[in-house]
Formats: sequence, C-alpha cells, structure tokens
Amino acid sequence: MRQRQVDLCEFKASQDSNSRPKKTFFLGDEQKLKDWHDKEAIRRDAQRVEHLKKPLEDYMALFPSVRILRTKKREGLIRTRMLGASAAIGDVITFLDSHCEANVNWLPPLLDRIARNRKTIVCPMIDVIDHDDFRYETQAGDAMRGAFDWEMYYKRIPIPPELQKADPSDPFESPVMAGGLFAVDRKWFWELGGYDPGLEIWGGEQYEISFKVWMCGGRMEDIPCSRVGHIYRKYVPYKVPAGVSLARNLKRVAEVWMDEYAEYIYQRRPEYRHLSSGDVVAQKKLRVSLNCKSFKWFMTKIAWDLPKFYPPVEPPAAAWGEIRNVGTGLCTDTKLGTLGSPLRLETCIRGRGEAAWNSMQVFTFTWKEDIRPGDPQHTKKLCFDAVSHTSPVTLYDCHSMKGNQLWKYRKDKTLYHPVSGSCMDCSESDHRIFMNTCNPSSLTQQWLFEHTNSTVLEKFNRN
Ligand SMILES: [Mn+2]
Repeated sequence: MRQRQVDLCEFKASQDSNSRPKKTFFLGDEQKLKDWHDKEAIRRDAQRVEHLKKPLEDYMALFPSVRILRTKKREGLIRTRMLGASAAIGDVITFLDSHCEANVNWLPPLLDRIARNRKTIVCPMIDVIDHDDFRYETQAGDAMRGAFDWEMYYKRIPIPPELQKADPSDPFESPVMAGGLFAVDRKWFWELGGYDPGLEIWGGEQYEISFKVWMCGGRMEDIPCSRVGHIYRKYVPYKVPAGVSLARNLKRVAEVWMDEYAEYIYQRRPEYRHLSSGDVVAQKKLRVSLNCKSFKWFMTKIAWDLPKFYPPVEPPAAAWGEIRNVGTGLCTDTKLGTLGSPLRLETCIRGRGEAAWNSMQVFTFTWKEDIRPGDPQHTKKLCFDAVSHTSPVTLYDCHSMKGNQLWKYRKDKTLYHPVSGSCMDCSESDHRIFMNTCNPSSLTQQWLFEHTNSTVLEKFNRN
C-alpha cells in the first residue's frame, strides 16, 4: 500500500502561518482519502433562491459522489442537518456551513482524531473570510477555547497554561463548539441522538451537541492543523417564522442539560423562566439511557476555567452610583451617549427626582476592574475607555480584557488608568472629561463614587 504524505499545516493565507511548526501525517492510501470525501453528504434547505435550483444541480453533476437532498418544506438548519446526516453512508459525517471555504488539507487532521477515538467530535479552526472583500485571516487570538456566558452568548477564552500543548499545532480540548463546523463518527452521532429535533431553525444547537458529547462519554477537540474559512455575515439574510425563538431553543438546552446551573441563566434572563421549552421527555430519557454525567461534572472537569471569565454568580462590585467630581461638584454623565461618544460633566441629578438619572449618571466599577453605566445588577456592556494620556474618556464596547479599559480607584480619589499612566480629569468650562498627567493635588482629578466596597477596592489596589 502506497503511503501518501500530507503536509497538514500549510495554510493558504493565515497570518501567523510562518511561525507555525510544520507537521506530517500519514494516511493509509489515496483511495481511502477519496472515500472519505465521497461519503460526505451535502444538504440544502428548501428552495428559496434561483441559483440553488437548476444551477446547483448542473454544477454538482460534475461531482458524481455528491447527492443533493431537498426538504419538502422549510425545516431550518437543525432538522435539515439531521436529514443530511440520516442520508449519509460514510463512517464520518462532516458538517460545514454553506458560507465556508475549506482550506488546504483540512480533512485528514480531523479524521485522524476520530480514527484514534471514535467518540471524539472534532472542529476545524475557523478562520475569517471578510464579508466585504473575501480576504482571509485568522480570528483574533487564533486558538482559543469555546465557552459561554450566563446569558448563553458564545464566548472564546484563552487556553489555560495547564492545557497548552508543547506544540501549538496539537489538538486541544474545547468545552463548546463555535457553531456548526465539525466532524463526527456517524454511528456515534446517532448514538447521541443527533441534534435534539425539537430545536427550531437555528440557535442553541452547538451547546446541545457540545454538552451532550462531553457529558455522555465523548470528548471534543479543536484541531489547529485543520483550517476552514467562514464568512461572518453582517445580518441574517432570512426570516425566522413567527413563534420561533432562539430563547425557546436555549431554554430547551438549559432544561435538558444544565441542571441547577439553569438557574444562573434565569436570573439574568427572567423571561426564560416561564417560557415553554416544549416536550423534553425524550431528551431527558436519552440523557438517562446514555448514563450521562451531570452539568456540575462538566463545569468542574471540562469547563473549569470558564467561571474565571464568566462567573455564574457575579462577584461584588468595587464601587457604584454617581461619580461626583470634587473640584467642580459636577457628575460624570453618559448623556445617553452612543458607542464611542465621550463622557460629559453635568449637574448631578441624584435626589432631584429626575426619572432619567438611572440611565445617565449611575455607574459601576465592576469586578473586572472596568467602569460601566448602570447599577451593579444591570450594567450595560459599555466601558470607560481611553486610548492615550490626553484623549477624552469615551464609552466603548467592553472587551473584559483589562488593557485600556482597566481603571484603579486610588485612595487619593483619582481614577488612574494604568495603560496610559494618566488620570481622569475634567474641565468645568466646556464639560469635557479627559485623560491628563496625574496630579493628586488637583481637585478636578478627584472623584467620589456614591457607594464603595472597601474590601474589594483594597483587593484591586493590591494587584
Ligand atoms: Mn455560519
């Protein structure tokens, strides 16, 4: 049998590919590789657009091993994938979105891991194809673990040192997959019950399959040597039927898989608590029959690093309420500002009975050491942000990575910005709030939070 050598780590255009060690991989023979490809099923949702009708069939006629399946009515991503999977005959099922371009030698490194352990679900690394000009690049941070916050938004967290491999091109464990790009042993997929067929159209299915595979005796890996480009769209180009909601899907996943941790979701999304998740009896039965472990096990053994970034119970804030300037007696105010707009200095409105005070002059110095509009229970995802030692202080999307959104509220009442080594200052005449060279004797650099938690502040200032 002729050995075929495949260079795994040659990527078309990934930016850091120069620094990536090259690896080689041996496959049984060429025919086997062809078989793998041939057995991938293609699936399409019900016809809506012209080019998915005859033009698609004409094009695919060039590839005799490709079968096009069509649903009778609109089924959505989840059930359509199940239809494709049920028609597949190969040993391995690979799911990709339609707006993907597989990179060089993307498949063998996925199959290799499944061949070694059939209960491993493997995900390629998803690179970014720009939706405007199709340029190709790695995601910010490249290799990261898949995670979620307790509103069930997908998040990426760094690989902790304990899980980092000597060779960064080695596969690494990921708690949840990003979306729907993965390969799985076909029989194992069906042993797991496929996707929950009660999930509608789109959303939550990546959590369902991820929790299920980990908790029910399998595992999941991201494979740095397998690269697939994906177009991240600006908007969703289709309509979701009335009555279908992402919330209902997420509630279903939480009810079936998350045990007592579902409560953390309901605390943040109270509207989910009484939402109907439909009939989940079959899903719960499956969980029992597969002898699946608890969500607590998942959080302790697999996603143990997640709470450091997204704690189920929010740690206490260091300070909150209005932020009053000592020199001017005026308060920081968002002026209901939009993203990127500068903070302003305005007359303090606390106690003046103005209904709007809540949304404009209340801030929280959070456990992430950033400052956000809103009270501690309802912070917005906007943060005090400064780019230099002379720039205005603006509200920007919170990145939760400290950096230019890290602040220190010091004993001398200054708001110190470690990255620029400067302090928050203001000017009474034009109401500006800006960064300036620290001068602890300047009263315009001293700020008073309405409430402080000295224990938390002391801990922050020790860091
Ligand atoms: Mn996609």
